[in-house]
Amino acid sequence: MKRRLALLTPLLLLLGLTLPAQAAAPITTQIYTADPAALVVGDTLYLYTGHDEASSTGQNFVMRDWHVYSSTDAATFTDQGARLAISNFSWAGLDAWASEVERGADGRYYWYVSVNGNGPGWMNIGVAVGNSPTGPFTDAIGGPLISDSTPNSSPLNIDPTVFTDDDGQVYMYWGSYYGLRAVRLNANMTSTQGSVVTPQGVSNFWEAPWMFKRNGTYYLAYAANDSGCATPGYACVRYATASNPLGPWTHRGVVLDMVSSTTNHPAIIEYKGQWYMVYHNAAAPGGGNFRRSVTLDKLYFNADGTMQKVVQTSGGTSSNLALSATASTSYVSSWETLNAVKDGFTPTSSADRSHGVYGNWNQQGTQWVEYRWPTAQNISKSAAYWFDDNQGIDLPASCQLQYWNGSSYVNIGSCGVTADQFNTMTFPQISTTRLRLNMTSRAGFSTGMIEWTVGV
Ligand code: FUB
Repeated sequence: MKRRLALLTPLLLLLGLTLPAQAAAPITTQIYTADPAALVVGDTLYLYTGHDEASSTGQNFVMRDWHVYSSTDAATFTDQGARLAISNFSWAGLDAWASEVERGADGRYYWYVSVNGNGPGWMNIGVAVGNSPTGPFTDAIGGPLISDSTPNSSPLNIDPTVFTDDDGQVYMYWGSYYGLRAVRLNANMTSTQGSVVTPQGVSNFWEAPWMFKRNGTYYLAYAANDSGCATPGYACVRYATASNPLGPWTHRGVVLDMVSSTTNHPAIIEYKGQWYMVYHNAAAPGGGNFRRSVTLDKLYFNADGTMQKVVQTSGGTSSNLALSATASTSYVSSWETLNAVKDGFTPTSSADRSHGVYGNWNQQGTQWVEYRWPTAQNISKSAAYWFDDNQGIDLPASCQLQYWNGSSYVNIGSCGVTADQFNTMTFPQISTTRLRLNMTSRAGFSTGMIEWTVGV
């Protein structure tokens, strides 16, 4: 059996060169961006992003520099270029991971970054400084601010978030691998004050903290990858609040559901009277877990100060109930991936296996794929994108959508079986915990699916 890898043609990526980005779309389609941090200076919203350079088949981060984007309307963003790179840190070698910029009391801008050092140890936090939000930036210390040799450092010293309180005291939170850490910074922004502490009450912390203050309450948003909010390998954004900048914290819930990339990374900011959640996903043309794109959506607070869950208007993820479902099937070939059907990806053709596919070769006849949710979901739309490898897997001859009524499966209707597109079917809203696609193969072939979205 031969298997071909379909290479993506990033045509839209090229088209994006001349198109202004709109809010809720990626801030750019010119490059892939990740790990946003946000800063408002005067009339301008600045986003500081990582830069994903992995190939379409790459399975690791390739990140060498950070970009600055500016906007005066939170809708159209201008790339100010790669204003900082690993090469700016003589002691660092790889991995320009998540970063954040904070203005110091001296009026200068301090860019805290996650980088891989050249010496012993793994990731470190370095800091560069510049006289304006766009730099130029230079290494402020000549070595790491935090490294594996820092007492009580995180198991993975990445993802700094730096916050200045009203009294001028500066705090830095950071960490990954469930190891959240915090420390005070001196007014010079380049040295720590006192011991590194392990904040308490931040439930299910995984990585990517973002700290801010609103109406006297401290907020800490962060990526969590527990099964209560994300399927294995993915992450949601939870948050906690506190009345003291070092906690203890009280967990408040999920503010951003899973996104279409495995990693999730929040920045929350108020700009011109509107709050925003800035984050990344894999929704840009040709995107993926290592080719992410920064986007933003409006964020709203309740009267009691809690945050409403952000409606993801880009990437088609929030309305895609598949993301929060558990998938099962009557059969999946050992080399294929059932969960690929629910990664929020938009295929370029029925031969596109760049994000993985579901396939049931060499079974024939009727096979099924099912989504289950812990609680009943309102559903009125289903869209299947079929896989056809021009070999043992072909488009289905027919397909039937069914829902579980509590005791048996009930037919909803026939799904389309057209190649190279989402076969969308709409129907009167049902409420169910299970939805099932029964796929019947053409004679002599098996069936496969790249993506199956479900919504209202
Ligand atoms: O981009 C590399 C790493 O992935 C970041 O540091 C994490 O927050 C995650 O987004």
